[in-house]
Amino acid sequence: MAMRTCLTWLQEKCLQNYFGGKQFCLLYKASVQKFSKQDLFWKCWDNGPTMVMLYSRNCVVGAYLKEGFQKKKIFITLFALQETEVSECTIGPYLPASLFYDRENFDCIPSFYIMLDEKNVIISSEICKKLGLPPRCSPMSIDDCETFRCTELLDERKTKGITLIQNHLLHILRTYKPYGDLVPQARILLLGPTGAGKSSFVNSVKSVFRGSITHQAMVGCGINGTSDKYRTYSIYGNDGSPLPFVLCDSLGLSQEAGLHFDDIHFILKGHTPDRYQFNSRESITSNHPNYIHDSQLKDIIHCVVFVFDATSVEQLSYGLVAKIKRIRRALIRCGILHVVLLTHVDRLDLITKRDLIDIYNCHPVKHKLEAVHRDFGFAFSDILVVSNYVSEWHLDPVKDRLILLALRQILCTANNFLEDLPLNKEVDL
Ligand SMILES: Nc1nc2c(ncn2[C@@H]2O[C@H](COP(=O)(O)OP(=O)(O)OP(=O)(O)O)[C@@H](O)[C@H]2O)c(=O)[nH]1
Ligand SMILES: [Mg+2]
Repeated sequence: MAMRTCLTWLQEKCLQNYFGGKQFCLLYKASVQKFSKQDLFWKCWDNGPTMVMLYSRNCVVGAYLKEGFQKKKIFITLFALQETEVSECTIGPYLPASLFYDRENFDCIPSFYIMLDEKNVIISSEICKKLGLPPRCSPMSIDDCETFRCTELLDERKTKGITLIQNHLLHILRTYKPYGDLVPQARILLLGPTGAGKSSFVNSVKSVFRGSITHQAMVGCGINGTSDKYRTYSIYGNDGSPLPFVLCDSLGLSQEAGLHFDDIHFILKGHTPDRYQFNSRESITSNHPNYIHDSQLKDIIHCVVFVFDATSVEQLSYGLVAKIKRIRRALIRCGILHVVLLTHVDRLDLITKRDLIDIYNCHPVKHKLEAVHRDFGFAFSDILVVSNYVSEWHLDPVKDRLILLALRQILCTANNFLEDLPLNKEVDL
C-alpha cells in the first residue's frame, strides 16, 4: 500500500514555515505499518530531526524532535495544529523514544505518551491547556500516526544548482542582441498601479547585474505614488558599456489621477525625455522644451510590462481595471507586445523561500495567475512572477533566478516586436 500523508497542502505549508523552512519526508505511517512501534523505531532511528504527527477525528497534534530519535535526553516540542494556527509547548528533557509507551518497562513521558497499538494518546490536562485542546480530550483516539524526516528546504546542493542556472542566465542576458541589430538597446516600459513594484523591479534587475543590492530608483509606499518623473535606466557591464536594454519607469496608474492616458502614447512613440515631470491632469505636448521631435526606432518602446502587486491584483478598483483594459486594447490595436509581471509574491500567505524555486506550480501563485488571466485576459504564458529586492542586504540566488527569467522573457518579447516591425511601422495609439 502506497504511503500518502494525511497532512493537507495547507497544513504542510504551515508546519514548514513554523519550523523555520523545513521539508518533510514521510518515513512511517502507522495505518500502513499495522501500528507497529518496532517498525516505527526501525524506520526513524537514525534520521536526524523528526516530526511525529497524530491524527484524531477533531484535531492534529504532533511532536518535533530537533535531534531525532537518538538515545540522549532532549527537549521535545509538542504542538497542535488548528486550521493554520500552531500552538506549542516544550517538555523535557526526555528520551524521545519514551513518547511511545513501553509496555515491558512501563516507561513513558508522564504528561504525553502514545499507545500506538491501542491507537490512543494520553495528554495531561496541563498540556491540553497549553496546546489549546479541549480539556477532556485525553485519552485521544487516533486514526493514524506518521513520522517525517525534517530537512532544510534549501540544502547546499539545490543552492549550487540554482547558482549555476543564474550564471547561465546572466551570460545569456549580457550577450543578448536586439533582433537584427535594429536598435542598440531594447526599450522596456514598466506600467502599473501605484505601488505595484515598478521601481523596485528596476532596482532588482540592477542589483542582480551589479552583484550587490542597489536602490537607484526611488521606492516607496505612499498612496499617492512615489515615482513622478519618467526615468530611463541603463545598466552597465563590467567593461563600462551599457547592457542591451533600457528599463523605463513611469508614474503609477490610478483610477482618478496617476499617469495620463495620452502620456502613454507619447512614451510609446519615443517623444518623452528622461526625467520628464509627469502631470496627472495633462500630458506632455510638443511645446515642451525637451520633447523628442525626431524620435527613431531606438527611442520607441519595444515591450510594455504591466506590473501588478500579486497580493492586491484582485482588489483593484473597477475604474482602474477598466483603464488598464483600455490601455491594453490600444496596445493590441497598434501591435505593441506586452507581458505581465506579478511582484510581491513573497507576501502571499504561506509562501516559503523554497516555493520561489518552483513558483509557477505553487497553489497561491496559480490562483493569482488565474485571476490575472480571467480579469484582464492575459495569456498564462505572458504572466511572469518575481519577488523584488526590497529590504535585503545581500543578493539571493533564488530571487536572482526569478528576476533573470522574467527579464529574459521580456527581452524575447521585445525581439518578437522588432522582428514583426515591417508590418507594424505605424505605432499609432
Ligand atoms: N515584499 C515585497 N515588497 C515589494 C515588492 N516590490 C515592491 N515592494 C514594496 O512595495 C512598495 C512599492 O514599491 P515601488 O517599487 O515604489 O512601486 P512602484 O510601482 O514604483 O510605485 P509608484 O512609483 O508609486 O507608482 C515599496 O514599499 C516596496 O518596498 C516585492 O516583490 N515584494
Ligand atoms: Mg515607482
